[in-house]
Amino acid sequence: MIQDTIAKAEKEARLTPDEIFELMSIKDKGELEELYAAARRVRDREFGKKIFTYGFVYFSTYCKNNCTFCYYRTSNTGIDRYRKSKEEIVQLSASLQDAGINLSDLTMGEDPQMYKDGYKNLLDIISAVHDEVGINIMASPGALPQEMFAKVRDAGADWYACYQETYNRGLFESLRLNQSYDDRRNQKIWAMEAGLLAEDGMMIGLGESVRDRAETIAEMSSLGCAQVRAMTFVPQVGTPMQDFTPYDSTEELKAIAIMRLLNQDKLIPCSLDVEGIAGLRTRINAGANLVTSIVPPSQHLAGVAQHELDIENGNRSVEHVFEMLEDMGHHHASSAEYRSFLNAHRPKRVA
Ligand code: SAM
Ligand code: MD0
Ligand code: SF4
Repeated sequence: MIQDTIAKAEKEARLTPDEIFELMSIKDKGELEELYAAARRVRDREFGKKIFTYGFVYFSTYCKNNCTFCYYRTSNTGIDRYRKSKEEIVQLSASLQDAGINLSDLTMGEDPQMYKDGYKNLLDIISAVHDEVGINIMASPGALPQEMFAKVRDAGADWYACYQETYNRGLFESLRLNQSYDDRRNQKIWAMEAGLLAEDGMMIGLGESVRDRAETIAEMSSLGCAQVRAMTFVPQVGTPMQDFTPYDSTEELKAIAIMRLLNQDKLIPCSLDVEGIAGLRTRINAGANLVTSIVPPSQHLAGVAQHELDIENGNRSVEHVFEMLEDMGHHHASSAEYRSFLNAHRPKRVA
């Protein structure tokens, strides 16, 4: 019975891949509601009504890679790309900090400009934001050599984010062309060994099966990351996957709820980068406890999956998100509350 599986997960925070598959296969509306309600109970028990918030600073949209799903893949020539200066990145992070956002997610494509001279520019940017602003930092720079993680930590990053997208090896290789599955999986482990918190993530609607989704949730939930996410794939013009039929958010919402049951005290995002602000309520109701991809307007900043949606109209702005959270009976977490989460979850440095 579905109800028994939900109850087991709620109580034990553990499910077999077959049981995850059972929950990922739910179609019945009433059963879906029971799943979301259980996820909310677990989230509220662990975190009360506070929701964490991350600003998204996509500071370079240049990339040498050619991921088939991504708008910014190197073969997508003729699109608008930009690279922000260190000063601009510091400024953007400072305004996020002043607005009460918990973290600045410093994200880039695998931009050779940032990687040259032993990743000097990347490390300089992280230390400038750390030293001059003091906001918590997530680095999302793509795959790195193992020796870089201690340096990223020393520069002042709290987190390293790198999404496997799927734990189906064959599918991974057909999406992340010429990238190593094992190397990308190891990124998270190396980051944690260097004392960084790590985030893993999956995408939904890439041609994976329900079984693949269940196995990916199982793998992500056992790796030890303090943050795990699911995002629905948004087809991008000018890419090999541009004609894929987009999914609605149901599979993502199920994944969020199941991840919540299995990762009770962890961070699970509601990304505004999939459906914009319209997607906030459903994801929070499925058990998310963090809003990511908050982007201030008028700064010439882009999202990844939705590079424009809701940015210039201010719907992804701090004020708007805080207001919506209040409307839903939640409130945004203070920086002290966020830091106490980090201190409780930061891995011990062994490398
Ligand atoms: N370039 C770095 C990398 O790939 O790890 C950092 C960028 S990271 C923000 C890009 C992530 O956004 C991908 O790992 C993927 O999960 C997500 N993403 C990219 N394109 C997307 C799309 N079209 N729809 C949904 N999610 C997407
Ligand atoms: C988001 N667009 O949070 C961002 C991105 C990168 N660490 C995160 C996928 O949705
Ligand atoms: Fe580059 Fe990241 Fe896009 Fe892949 S997902 S093409 S690595 S920016």
